[in-house]
Amino acid sequence: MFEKVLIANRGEIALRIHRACHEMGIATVAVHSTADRDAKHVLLADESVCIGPPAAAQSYLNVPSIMAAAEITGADAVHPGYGFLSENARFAEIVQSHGLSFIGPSPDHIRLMGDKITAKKAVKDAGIPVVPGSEGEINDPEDAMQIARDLGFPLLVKAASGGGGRGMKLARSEGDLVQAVQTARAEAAAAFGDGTVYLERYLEQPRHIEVQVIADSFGNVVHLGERDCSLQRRNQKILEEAPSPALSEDQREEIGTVVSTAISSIGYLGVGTIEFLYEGGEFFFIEMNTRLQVEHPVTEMITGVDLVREQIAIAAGEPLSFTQEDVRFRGCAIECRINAEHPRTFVPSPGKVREFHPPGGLGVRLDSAVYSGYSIPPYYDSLIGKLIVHGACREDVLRRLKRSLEELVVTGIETTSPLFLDLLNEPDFQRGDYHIHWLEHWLAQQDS
Ligand code: MV4
Repeated sequence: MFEKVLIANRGEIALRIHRACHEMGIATVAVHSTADRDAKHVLLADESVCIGPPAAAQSYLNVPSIMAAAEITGADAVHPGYGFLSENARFAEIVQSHGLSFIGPSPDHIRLMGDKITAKKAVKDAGIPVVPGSEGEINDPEDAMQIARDLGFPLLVKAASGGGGRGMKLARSEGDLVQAVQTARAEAAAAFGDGTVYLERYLEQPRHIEVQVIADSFGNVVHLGERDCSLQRRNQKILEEAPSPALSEDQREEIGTVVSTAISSIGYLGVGTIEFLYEGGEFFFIEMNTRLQVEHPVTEMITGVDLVREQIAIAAGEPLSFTQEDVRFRGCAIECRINAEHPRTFVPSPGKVREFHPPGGLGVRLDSAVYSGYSIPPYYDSLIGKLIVHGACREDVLRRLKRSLEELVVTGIETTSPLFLDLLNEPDFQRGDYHIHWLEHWLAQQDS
């Protein structure tokens, strides 16, 4: 097992990783920008190294600085968390070339899934259902038109280097197509330095359902069920839950088995998430995430599996501590992302937190790096905590969530916490009857 892990991240996820390390007897090294000297991840770690000025490009994305910190502290592994360098294949290679372990999949798998065209081809060949679309990249407008006529409209033009909703253009009919391809290509070239685009049939009102997998170096692959992440605004998830209110037990087992078989044939290692759009009772693959995700705790709550512990053990060459047969899905869990933002306008609200009182009690987990008196810096994402509530059934969880949100006190800044109390009053949400555009429609309605 590793003796010392460098955590190349900040905020609540850096704490989450630190906690797993300490339970495994592993020492931790925090890295931080000059804006994060007083951050909780720095205060809790065994050692810390300042890696640069506030801007992420010069600190949390500064590979030479991070590698120097690993070298001077004698860390034997690097955990990238989510965001920042977590899906950077080159970074994973550099870590390995310095003789350290990268706690994540191989650079080749990160690269394969980072390109949405190669990802789609790989998982399709491995038996996962994908959204009908062009087999590969679109070369010219005539080419696009021919493929589009075969597929039918509406269509989405997507960037191969995109993902997370960036670089997509909708073509409702033939008249929109050439423009959509040209705009998507230009925007992708400017944003990612790669103008490669492809076509997909546009699904109008799907749910976003993702399947968690974990694979070790002994050929063991286990799926841990799905998370429903349909409640989102501008490609930012707001609330996630497991199991999905839309799936039956049979559907869960079926998609889980398909995914496990595919992940096994691809030879993937570590934790990963297969993202699907779900519409009309069918699953359509869109992307694979090769990192630990923000919403991993909902899966932990319903399965009892410590995903970060297993992830670290796998990177150290150990086998999974359980098999598929050992996995039992118990009850229901919902995660609310508490952002330092106005609950209606979503305008960021950094600044000093005067009082911070987390809720507690049975089935309540609050993953946060905030403390009373802490100043939230304006340089990074606005996630200040995740409230995760677990219970025997969805009705119990909704009641527990209400109780927990009423207990939570954060003063000095605005947070998105009140938004969730309003959501809990919505019949559609109470019934679990929502899709990826539901929240934006609901928010627009509230304004008028
Ligand atoms: C789609 C789609 C509809 N049809 N693909 C946006 C994020 C990126 N991961 C993929 N996205 C979408 N791809 C087809 N063929 C609709 C979306 C989409 C979306 C997907 C998941 C969660 C939220 C979303 C919000 C808007 C659009």
